[in-house]
Amino acid sequence: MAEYTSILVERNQRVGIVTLNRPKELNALNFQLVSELADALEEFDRDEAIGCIILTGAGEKAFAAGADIKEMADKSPVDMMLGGFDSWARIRKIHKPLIAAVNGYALGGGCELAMHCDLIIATENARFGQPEILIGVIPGAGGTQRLARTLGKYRTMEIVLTGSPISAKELESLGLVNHVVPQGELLNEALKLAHKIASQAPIATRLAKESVLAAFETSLEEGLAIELKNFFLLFSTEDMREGMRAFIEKRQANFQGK
Ligand code: CO8
Repeated sequence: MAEYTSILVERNQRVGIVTLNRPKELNALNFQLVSELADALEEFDRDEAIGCIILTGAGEKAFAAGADIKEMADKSPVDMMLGGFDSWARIRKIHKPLIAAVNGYALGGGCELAMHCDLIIATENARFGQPEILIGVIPGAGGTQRLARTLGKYRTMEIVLTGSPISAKELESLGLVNHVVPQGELLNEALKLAHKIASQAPIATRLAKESVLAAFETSLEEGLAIELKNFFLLFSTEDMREGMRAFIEKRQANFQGK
């Protein structure tokens, strides 16, 4: 593993854990942190021993309170353009399932980062929001698009136009948060889910993620074709034979990622 200054990286069996680690700044996302995050996620993505990745924030107050306002305040459009938005594109391309374990504030870029993940678990006190409007800008890492695709136009407009925070509980009822858990249980619950996902057949997991994400990019007809091709493709894997054989023989499948 590379040396990082703004994140912590650890492993728990087949689960990789990345912790945003600027707790004094509420894990504000400066360019260095987002670039390190993309590096760490890609490293786990290449690692066959890892089947699922958890992303969380250091400290009890925040997952991430947004882009680093102090870093951005004097920047020009070109500074911003050259500053490292490629890192976000790299995070979008991670093949393995990402679970956001949201402990506290997930605001602005922090909310957008959680929405880059495939599942979101949050503590009871977690607060999500896109408060960019309060500082004279708008979301820039997908907030308007991902919220609208999940919550629809009207709730998204209110969140983006008022900047008001929204609770994890409400987002759970709206389908943007998978589970709300007590504060002390967050990592345990995220690990339980991650271990379950990491124990499945890796190629099926990768193609399942790819197929679900296709729903956000394509027409229904194209999405159905992508799903069906991926389904057919899995009949070329040893894990498919093993999974079906194990079912018939009434035993646990032993997947090898082949
Ligand atoms: N950037 C930089 N520093 C921050 C940020 C931030 N986003 N959030 C908090 N901090 C710092 C504070 O300045 C403070 O530092 P110091 O002790 O040196 O004064 C420290 O963290 C603790 O914060 P507070 O004292 O403010 O803590 P409170 O408990 O009083 O308040 C809040 C917590 C409500 C979360 C408050 O800190 C807050 O409103 N933060 C800003 C939230 C925000 O506006 N986020 C959106 C930023 S813009 C954005 O994300 C655009 C995304 C574009 C794409 C992504 C590009 C990377």
